[in-house]
Amino acid sequence: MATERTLVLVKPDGVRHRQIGEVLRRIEAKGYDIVALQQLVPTAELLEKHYEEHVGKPFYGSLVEFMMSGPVVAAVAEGEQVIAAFRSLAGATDPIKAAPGSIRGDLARDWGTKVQQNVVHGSDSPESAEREIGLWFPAL
Ligand code: IDP
Repeated sequence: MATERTLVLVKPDGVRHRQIGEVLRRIEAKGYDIVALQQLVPTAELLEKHYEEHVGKPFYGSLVEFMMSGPVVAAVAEGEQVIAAFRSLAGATDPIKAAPGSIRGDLARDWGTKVQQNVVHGSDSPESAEREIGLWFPAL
């Protein structure tokens, strides 16, 4: 089986609630390596590329506004099948539906009507992972 890399983001709600360490801990506890790490407030240009599949959707504007509302931690996690494994660790997109035991199920605090405040992002395929890692870590 191939070693993969995936892009993980701790979104502004996760940073605000001091959940950076907990998210990284869960990745490492599962046996994966954090091979790159940085904290930044993303630009609208970066987010437009990152969320290119969502440009034009009704929630796009508020998603970008939320993602620029504070610092984001970007990490690259590496290991066997890490793309699917991190999606499993993260849980369902909607924190209300995310199972207890998952990052979103356990840690999302600001859900209310805002699906977007779901603590983390993880790449959904090898193609997305390569593209997203290139955007957030151009030197890798
Ligand atoms: P994912 O993050 O679980 O892969 P995607 O469908 O790729 O989910 O959506 C990207 C992000 O856009 C979600 O994590 C969430 O923050 C936001 N989002 C997705 N669907 C909605 C929606 O219907 N309303 C508001 N925000 C949404």
